[in-house]
Amino acid sequence: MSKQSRENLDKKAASRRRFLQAGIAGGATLAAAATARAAGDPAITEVQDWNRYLGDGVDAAPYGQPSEFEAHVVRRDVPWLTADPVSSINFTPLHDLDGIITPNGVCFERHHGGTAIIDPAEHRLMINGLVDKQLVFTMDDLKRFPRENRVYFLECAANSGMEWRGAQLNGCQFTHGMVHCVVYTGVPLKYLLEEAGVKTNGKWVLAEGADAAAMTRSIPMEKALEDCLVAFKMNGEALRPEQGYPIRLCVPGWEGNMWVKWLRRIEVGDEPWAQREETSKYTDLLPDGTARRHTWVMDVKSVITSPSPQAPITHGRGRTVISGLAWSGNGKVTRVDVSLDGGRNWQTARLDGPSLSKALHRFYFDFDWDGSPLLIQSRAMDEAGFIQPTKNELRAVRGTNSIYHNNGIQTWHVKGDGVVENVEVS
Ligand SMILES: Nc1nc2c(c(=O)[nH]1)N[C@H]1C(S)=C(S)[C@@H](COP(=O)(O)O)O[C@H]1N2
Ligand SMILES: [Mo]
Repeated sequence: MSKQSRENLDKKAASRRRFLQAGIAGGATLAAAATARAAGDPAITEVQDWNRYLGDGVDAAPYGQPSEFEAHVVRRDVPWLTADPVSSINFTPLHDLDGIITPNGVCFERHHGGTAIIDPAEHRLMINGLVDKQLVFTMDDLKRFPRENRVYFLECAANSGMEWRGAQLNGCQFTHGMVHCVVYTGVPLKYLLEEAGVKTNGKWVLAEGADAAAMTRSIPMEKALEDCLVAFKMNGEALRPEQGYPIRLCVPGWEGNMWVKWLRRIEVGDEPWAQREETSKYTDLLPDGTARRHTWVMDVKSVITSPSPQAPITHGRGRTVISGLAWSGNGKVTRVDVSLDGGRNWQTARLDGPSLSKALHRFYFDFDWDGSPLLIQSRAMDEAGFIQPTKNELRAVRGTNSIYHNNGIQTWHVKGDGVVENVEVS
């Protein structure tokens, strides 16, 4: 443990005492406003329309939609980022979500050749290559293998990639929104490979998509057998078309590009199919001109989702909830610290909700805001012992020509009026 982290632990106890004292004062501000309202707020004293008239009956929406007052909670893209929407990306509205599960309708999308629309009756999954017998499964066949339910995050390796040279995009949706986390239902890839019988020299699998991009990715056999899943459901319902309906591959904790959507073929081989992949992509260019490749694991990372540029503080000083997400491709997140002063002092945040390996974790930091400007940051730690680095620590190793694997600490500047901006501290 670094000297800094030891000091943090010592400071923790003191800061908790300060919070409890401040909490009483902050609570008083909130209570005063709530008491005043009890004396005559028309929203509570008068009968409202929705209290007076009947609403729609059942079946008004056979497939339900969010409240009309939540219409702003949508995926968004950055038009200048890519030339064409069929090879593009949009972003999960992290600032408006809570808990650890991403609703299906707002899971970010990344396509290299647009969304394939596939009739499941016409879809097949082939297993070929270095196997005892080639197999072709229908969707019905796949559903006869033992199924598992697992919660995983999927993060594109390019997430936060626009921030390498400095603070650029004003919102965690854009800086960190290439991530989603759902519960997948599917068949472990291991069972399908066992059915085909992998030959002893079968060391790699090539996963191929049925989309116009025919996206292909090589995955080491060890990973394929460890925890890869051929998923057909997300959050209980069929995969959405944009997420790979009728089946996609899950490669837990590893970069998003390997999670082949519209999966149609698994070929077993004795070496990676590097020449068939876009090898120039998904490598990290280092300052000395060499490249860093096969960096599959998504390192420990976190971000404060609220307050953030798209979710300013509108309630003024007093009781304030900081909410954020943390995740690691190495397993569970064990701790998240929050700083209010740009990384000088750190206090331990409260992890809440399920803590699952290779899934998003939710953290909260409840404090009393005195209305002064803040530089808020979060720093996650995982069960493998990794600590999220600062952006400058990352740049010292990787330079500024990288695109991928930016897991540096994010800073938000909260101004006195509650407006929040993306900044960097040196
Ligand atoms: N067949 C296919 N699979 C694909 C892609 C693709 O374009 N085609 N994009 C990949 C990339 S780069 C990422 S980050 C993830 C995104 O998954 P999502 O669209 O469900 O968010 O899918 C991966 N799987
Ligand atoms: Mo990606």
